[in-house]
Parts: sequence; structure tokens; C-alpha cells
Amino acid sequence: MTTETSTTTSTTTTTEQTAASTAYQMEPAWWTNSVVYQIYPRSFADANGDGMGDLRGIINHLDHLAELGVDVVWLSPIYRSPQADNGYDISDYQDIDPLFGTMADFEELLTGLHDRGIKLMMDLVVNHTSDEHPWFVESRSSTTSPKRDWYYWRDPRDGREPNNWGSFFSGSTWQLDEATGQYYLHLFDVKQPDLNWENPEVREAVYAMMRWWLDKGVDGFRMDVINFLSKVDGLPDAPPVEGREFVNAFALYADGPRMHEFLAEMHREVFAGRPGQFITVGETPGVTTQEAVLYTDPRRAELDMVFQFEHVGLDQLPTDKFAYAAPAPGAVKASLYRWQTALGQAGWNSLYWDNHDQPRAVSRFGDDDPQWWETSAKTVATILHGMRGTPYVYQGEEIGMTNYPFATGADFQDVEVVNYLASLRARGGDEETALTGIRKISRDNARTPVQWDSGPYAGFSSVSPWLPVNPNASWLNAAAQVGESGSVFEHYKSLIALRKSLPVLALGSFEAIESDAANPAVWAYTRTLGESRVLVVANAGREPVAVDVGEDWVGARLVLGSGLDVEPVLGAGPVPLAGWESRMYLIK
Ligand code: TEU
Repeated sequence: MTTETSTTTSTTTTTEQTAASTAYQMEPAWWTNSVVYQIYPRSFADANGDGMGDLRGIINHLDHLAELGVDVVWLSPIYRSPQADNGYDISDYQDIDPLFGTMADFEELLTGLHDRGIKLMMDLVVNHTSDEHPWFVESRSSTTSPKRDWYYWRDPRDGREPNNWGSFFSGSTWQLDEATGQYYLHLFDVKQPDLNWENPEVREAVYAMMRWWLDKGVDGFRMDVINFLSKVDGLPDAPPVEGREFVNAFALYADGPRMHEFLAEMHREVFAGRPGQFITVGETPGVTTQEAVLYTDPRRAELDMVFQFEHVGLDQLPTDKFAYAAPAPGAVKASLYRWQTALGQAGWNSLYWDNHDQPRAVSRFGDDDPQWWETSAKTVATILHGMRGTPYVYQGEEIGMTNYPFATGADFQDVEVVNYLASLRARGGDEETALTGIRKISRDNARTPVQWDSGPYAGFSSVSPWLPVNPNASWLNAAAQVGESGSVFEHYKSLIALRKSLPVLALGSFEAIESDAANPAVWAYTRTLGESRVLVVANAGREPVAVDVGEDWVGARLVLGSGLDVEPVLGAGPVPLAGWESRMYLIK
């Protein structure tokens, strides 16, 4: 978001001009060729020897980020928090949790990033606060509290919960407060009460807090479940589901009636007229392509981009996240291609395979069998970074970190799994079956410590960390890869550099190659910007393939391959790809 470029409305008037006038075609926003790196501070690096990552640990590894070449860091929450959901439950938006360090450490981190030309995007968690936030403490104190209406308080219905909504973290979304006899709403944990965005005082308090961080010099916000702010009036029941007490009520709180109004207001109150170059990304579970265009069309001045969830939801049931089923062949590809096309004219995609809530990219979308690990880690990276949008790299992804070999239910720490297993046991459900899905999908997969070297605790800490280090750290670690030609790290570094050096990668249009449709394992697509053209061909499977890309790519230059000895110029005939091999070619 740049106050001069992406937020101003086009002044052109003729139909042809208007049709071609997405703001980034006229004047591309700075983040169109940026790559964002996400840091989940608990798991990044521990400098003070308490087994948990901290701000000093990040400061110690800033050169790793500079070497990789990323433009922006998204920092998961470091605010004061009881840590019921690892910091996504905030009790003071304007202080640093002592677990992570001090405000002075934060300022040093910000300066260290800026000195290296890297911007800092903060996590903004304002759908809910912690139940220990003074706003909620005040709100819960009595039914007549001046802050009562800052949260959703409702009388019991027939002596029970006010509606049938189910929480993301199991059970009801409602918690009874014995003292006042009313229930409060929490879409997530019982310690994460939802703020009432209908109340203008709440909105103004949040905007003031955001301005305070911008005044400090941060460069933008990643906005947690931002499309949940506007709930359907009256909070009605969701359609009941046989055999379930509480149900998924998504349609009643996601992308609700006032969502666009709130975001436009936030933009006006926080960003409009402020000099500087900012970035905003909304986390928007369940968002459709149509809504995403509305959220991110720069002419509407709401958000710069959104995280959509379609491709990370294909291996689970909407009613049960841990009921794992492998996606239909080609389904992930079809989904991402659809998003490429749908946001091709207006709006902007965030591109991601994983984050702190998702399993590891190479384990889920690649192949973490030792024989295929390295080449598939590079190939999933190429597939994503070749697309139009802003790529996100989650800590450890750049070295191909894998899912953790969790064994029993007791190995998991995430509140989501802990609550899920507790409620499963209470129902007498089958824990072993559930564990099959949990091992694959649990958020803890992403949260094991970053593997810096092959030393004790992978160089993450000097003591046993809060979640165990993956045993493969003996060979899978940053020290073994940085500067090593052909490594996963060097591959990511090349992809990030290419986005800068090739405007076609940032801004070119996207088109799938026809033959791609014939084989679900093949990804073959092109990017075009004027005379400049890029071809991405990838094999997302173990069996070799030959991909027909047509005659007009003969003579294209190889810019990056997952294999080491590939001809530098593309000849005639189908492109032969070994198992999990990928290549990127350029014309002009
Ligand atoms: O996540 C919101 C969200 O809907 C999911 O990504 C969530 O992790 C999962 O699907 C629950 O089943 C955001 C944060 O990224 C996540 O870490 C927080 O736990 C959550 O909001 C609440 O703040």
C-alpha cells in the first residue's frame, strides 16, 4: 500500500483506458516484486537459553534473511500475552511479552531489518483479545460496564449457550460468565473473546493502536482472521448437523455484511495520507475469489492482498479438520490456477504453501522421502514462485524443513489438538484414527525449532526447546545449505532474486499450457509481459514425464532448474522431466 500509487483512483475515463488500468499496470505497487518471510518467534532462535525463541535470537540471524534476499518480514505476535494460543491471545497490544524480550530489543530488531533494506510487517490480531486484556477484564466486570458492549455478551437461551456455533478449538463458541450470568463469544479458545466491531469505540481503539505502531516505524500488518470482524446480525443458529451439538457456522461470521465498510474505514483512519510505503495482508479463511477481488482491488483501498485457504483445505473435511483425505489428483493445481486467473485483472494474490498454522510444504505438497526430498522441495518452491502474486516463505521452508515424526497424542502442544483430543475422548471417539490426520495436519509440524546447524538442539537453543527438534536436523540444516550450490536454500535465493530481476515474474499475466491438463502431476504455465515470457514446467510426481509445450519455446534459456545438469537452451520436442524435476525458461 503506497498512499500515492495504489490508493489513488484512476483518473482515466475512456472505456479502453479503464479496462487496462489496474493500478499495478499503471504504476506497480512496490510489493509486486517482493517476497515476504514469516518468523514465528517461539521457534526461530533462542538467545537467552530458556528453550523458547526470542527477539534477540532473530537479531542474531538477520544476516540469514539478508542472504536469502527477502524484502519483508512478517513477525507473528510478540505482544504481551498469556500464551493460550502462542501469542494470538493478546493482553497488551503495545508491549512486548517478556518471553520474547523488551521494547528496546524490538526497536533494535526494527533498526537491524531496516539497515538491511527489509521491512517489518506486524501481526494484527483484532478479531479477539485475550480474556486477560484490560478491555475484557473491564467488560466482564458487570453488565453495566462502559466496556460491556466491546465484546459479544448474550443471555442464555433455555439455560444454555445462545446459539449452536462451534469453536475452531472444539466445543461451543460461548462461555458462561458465572458472575454476571451471561455468555461471551469466542470463535477460537475460551481465552480469546471476540471484540464487537459494531461498536465504534472498539474500532477507534484499534486504529489508534495501529497508528502507534506505524509511528514507531513498522511497515504494515498481517491481519489475523480479518474477515471475521463483521458477524451476521442477531447471531442466528447455523443449520444443524446430525450428531453434532455445535457446528461450523462460517457463513454467519466470515465476510459478513459490514466487512468492506470496516476495512475501508481502517484504511482511511490508519493509512490514508500517511507518507511511506506500507503493506497489508488479510488472513481470510474461506474467502471466495469474488470477495478476494473486492478486498484487494487497489481502487477500493481496503487491503493489498489476502491469504486465501482453498488449496490448504483440500485434504480435510470442512466439518473436521483432522479427517484427512488426500486431495483428488490435480485438485491443488486446479485451485491455484483458478486463483491466478480470477485475480488476473484486479486484486492481488498472496502465494503460500505453509505458515505457522499449516504442515510443512515439502511434506504436504512435495515428497519428503529421502530420495525425493531435495528436488521436490525445490520444485514446490518453483511452482509457487513462478506465479503472479507475492510469495511468502515460512521460516525453515527455505531449507526444506519437514513435518515432525509425532508419535502419540501426548506429543502435541497446540491448543487446537489438545482440545480436539479432549473432546474426542469425551465422546469416546477413536484416537488412533484421529492421530493419522493430526500427525499430517497439526500446526505443531510448523512449530518445531528452526534447524540452524547439526549441533546440540540444531543450534536453536542451548537447552531442550519447548517443542522437540526434528531428528533430521543432523543433515537438514541451514549451515549445510547456505552457500552450497544446488541446495534448497540457494534455490530459494535464486527464485527471490529472479522476481527482482525479471519484471515478467512480478507483473506478467498467467496462462496454463494446454497439455498441462492431461497429467495431474504436471504443472506447465507461462507468464507474459510484453515481449518477455517465462515458462514453468514441473513434475509433481516420482514418474518421469515429457511435457509438450509447443514450438514457440524452442530456444528459450534455462533460468533455473531443480536438477544440476540441464541443457541451457530448450530444444524441439516435449520437455523431459525426471521425477519431481522442474525448470524455468525465459524468452527475452
Ligand atoms: O488462524 C485462523 C485460522 O482460521 C486458521 O488458520 C487456524 O489456524 C486453524 O484453521 C484452526 O483450525 C489465525 C492464526 O493464524 C492462528 O495461529 C490463530 O490460532 C487463530 O487465527 C486465532 O488467532
